[in-house]
Amino acid sequence: MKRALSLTLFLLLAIYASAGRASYDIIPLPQEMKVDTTQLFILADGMSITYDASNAESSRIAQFMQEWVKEATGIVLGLTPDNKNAQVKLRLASPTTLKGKKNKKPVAQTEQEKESYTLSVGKDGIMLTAHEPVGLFRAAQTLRKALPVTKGQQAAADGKQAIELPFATISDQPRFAYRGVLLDCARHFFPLDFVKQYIDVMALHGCNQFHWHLSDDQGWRFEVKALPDLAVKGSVREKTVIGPSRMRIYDNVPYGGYYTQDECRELVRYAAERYINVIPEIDMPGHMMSALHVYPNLGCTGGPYAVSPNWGVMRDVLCGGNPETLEFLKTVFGEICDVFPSPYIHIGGDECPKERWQKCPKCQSKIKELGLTDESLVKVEGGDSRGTQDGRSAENKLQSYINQEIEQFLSSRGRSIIGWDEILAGGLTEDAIVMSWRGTKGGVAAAKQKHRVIMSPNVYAYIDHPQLKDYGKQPRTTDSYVVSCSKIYSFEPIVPDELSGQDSDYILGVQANLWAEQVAFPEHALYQLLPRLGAMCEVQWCAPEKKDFDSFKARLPQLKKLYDKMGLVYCNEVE
Ligand code: TNX
Repeated sequence: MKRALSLTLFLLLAIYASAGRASYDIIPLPQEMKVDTTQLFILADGMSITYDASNAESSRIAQFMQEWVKEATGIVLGLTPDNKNAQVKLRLASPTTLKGKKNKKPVAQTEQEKESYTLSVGKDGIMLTAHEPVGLFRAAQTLRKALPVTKGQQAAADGKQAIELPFATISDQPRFAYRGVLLDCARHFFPLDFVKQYIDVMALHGCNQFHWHLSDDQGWRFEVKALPDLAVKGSVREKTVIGPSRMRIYDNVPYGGYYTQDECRELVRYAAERYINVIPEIDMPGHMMSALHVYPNLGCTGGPYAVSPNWGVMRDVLCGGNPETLEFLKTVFGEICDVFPSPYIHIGGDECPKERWQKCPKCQSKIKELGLTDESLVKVEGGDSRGTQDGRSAENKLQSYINQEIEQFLSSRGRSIIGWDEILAGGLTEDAIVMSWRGTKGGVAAAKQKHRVIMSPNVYAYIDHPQLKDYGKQPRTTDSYVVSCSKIYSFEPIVPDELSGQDSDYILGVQANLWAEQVAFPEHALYQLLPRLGAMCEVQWCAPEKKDFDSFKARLPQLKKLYDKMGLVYCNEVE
């Protein structure tokens, strides 16, 4: 008997180098799972993935799946369209709903429902089912993260690789429709290949909106064909401050770089294949030193202006009374629309001090012409305003007038504007979406005014800040406060006691922001991002009652193995 047993065991081992077992304890944690660890499906070399041949997206997702299985486990699966006998099946159909019933509703789905999927593992193999290709993509990412990272382990005598997958049924969909991450490519320029890698990392975490910060005082990074000097000259600063700006110590090394429109289109395509929308930001009317350097006529004083070698908030901004300013902005945003199909375009709007406008004859005469008056100069919402003035001043209303012109222009191209929460100060324009960064107050105020909101409060979402309390353990970065994994994890976007009922429907989602004043290299950017994006993606994806930080920490090692396999740099400690 004993002999027979060991013989069976030996045979099994000889057939498969059963190199490991899948675990569905992944990040972000799916909404619902039933797992039976007593029954296993063996996935092995030579098995295959099938997909709907008539659907190009389904075929592409099957290829991703094939790559990911190979990357993690070394198992090589075949690709066979429309094959009922394949062991891994991608199927476009109605997935069962979270309640386990068939979803027969013919009514319009919410954005979240469009991304829903089921993943089931049973005796016949692995089945990924979704309404839409995006759901299949999410299901494939879930399966990818559940796989044991075993590649490189020894295969059996016959060279076959295999892994075990416990039987399971997973039903999942995201909590929020908008799950964003920002990369600041203005303060430092990141090569396109790195931006693509950033997209891959976002997709791994179930994110779907890439906010691309393309212009700022320190550099203009987007090619505008009608204004060729803008990127060529506006992308280069002569030097960069080393350490705190107030010390005024510089490296004296010119720094530059910009993305051509072809490169931007390439990124849009790359991201779309990974179900990520690219939202470009041209930050105006403040944060514009790079454009003012090239077109000093657009400033209130006429310049000259330098592409800023310093960080922080600059006094000089686009002149609000010069008609050329609007012409300039429409040229820029027109080309932005040509290149980026995003339904949202980010117009910035943050940190625009008004002291130049207060003294500028053109701005003041525009204020008169529009009949704008001071109402209330007290702060209305938001927290730290870093030199900007909140309240309903005539100058803030002038900024709202510019926003309105641009909103109308973009609306004629079928787009909505997103602005930082300062756009509340002079009065929100009709369709504006508010990105709440100075805490959540601006977002709450906007939702109550029935405006859509993206929550990105700095103390929870600014991953340019350190992630560990001990500054000495990590690379130098923006250092006024710590944004740890647990801090991020604790964020609740439907702010308790402030938002409820219909108001909460205006919260589209949540975003993490990686500002890059102190982040000059891809490796450092990844270190800032990971594993904090793991914590953030559970805020974006998971139902609040299912969130648990200890469980998150326990699930992290498995994700880190994949980070290692993907060659990603990350912070190895979690606080
Ligand atoms: C504030 S967020 C900014 C950025 C900086 C960031 C640094 C926002 C709208 N403005 O320009 O890079 O703080 O943490």
